Amino acid sequence: MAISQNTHPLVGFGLVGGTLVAGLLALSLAQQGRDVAPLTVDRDGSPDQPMVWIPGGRYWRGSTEAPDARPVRAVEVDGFWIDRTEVTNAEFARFVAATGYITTAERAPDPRLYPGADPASLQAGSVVFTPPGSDADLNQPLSWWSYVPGADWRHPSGPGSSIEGQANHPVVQVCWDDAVAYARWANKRLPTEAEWEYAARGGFDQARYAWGNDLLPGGQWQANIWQGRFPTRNTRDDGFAATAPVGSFPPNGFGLRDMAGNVWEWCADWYHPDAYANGPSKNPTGPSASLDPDEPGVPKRVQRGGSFLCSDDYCVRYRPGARGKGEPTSAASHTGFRCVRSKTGPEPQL
Ligand SMILES: [Ca+2]
Repeated sequence: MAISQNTHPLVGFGLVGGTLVAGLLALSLAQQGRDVAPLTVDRDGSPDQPMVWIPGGRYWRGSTEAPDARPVRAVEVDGFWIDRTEVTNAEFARFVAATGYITTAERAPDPRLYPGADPASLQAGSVVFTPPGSDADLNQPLSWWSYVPGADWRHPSGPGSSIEGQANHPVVQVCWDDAVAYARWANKRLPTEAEWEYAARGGFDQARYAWGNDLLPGGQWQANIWQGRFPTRNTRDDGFAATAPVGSFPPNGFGLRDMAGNVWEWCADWYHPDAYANGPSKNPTGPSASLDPDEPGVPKRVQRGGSFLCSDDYCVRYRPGARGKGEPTSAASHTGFRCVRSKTGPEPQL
């Protein structure tokens, strides 16, 4: 099977990021500690983006439509707070301004980690969706992904792009390490996969979509995904060709925005295709090690929710039961995150 759409193809480009430095910085930030706002106060001064309390409960996790999301099992999670929206460019900018954090995509890969590589090729950058000019083979995802030197969260598509005027769009070009660093600074954490799915379903247990079983209730798009023939023709019927400002679509049953589409969201867990067959049914935190049969030997973290590149004729993983995966030091132009916070007790292991 070819590399999947949401598998960051840095591996295919012979680059897997050189991010030991980023990881150490994340640890450093965690050790410093930060003053954070009370839970009931909004994150950015606006009254419409507080965290949302998700009461604990039991739900049917998984999907019969995806081999790695079986078996569908009853899972129980304790209550937790979750960001109402994906972390925005404005929020991530505040984190960077406060800490001086440099994301992985902004760091040139360490030549010592790539002894056979041409040093000239080891440039800071990231992976960008670059739609091909003609019909593409859907089995060849690398044909619409490019490693672009200079692509980072401030320049999501490369040096010629910017986030000017997109303060309220989800931050992208952040890898798992970057997301964890932000979360620790904010005294939050990444959601477990079980928490994320429970939140995404919004009480519509076993429903196909995060909003129910009808793709277009009232004829209205409920999420920022792709319409038209992927990856060459985006009719943007939902109003957006790429990221949308957070909260552009109706909330789910818990009042959360963009739990389907817009950008993939990093979760805390390691990815493993058999994760659901094993592990506890209460507060699962995922397997102890990763396995991606598509790229054995490349550890992956879980991503959920799909992105603006998902469509029913190619990637249906914007559905709440579907799972994604990504190499934790690799970022991309369609991947961001949101955070959670426990009410009490020890937090799940990141
Ligand atoms: Ca769209």
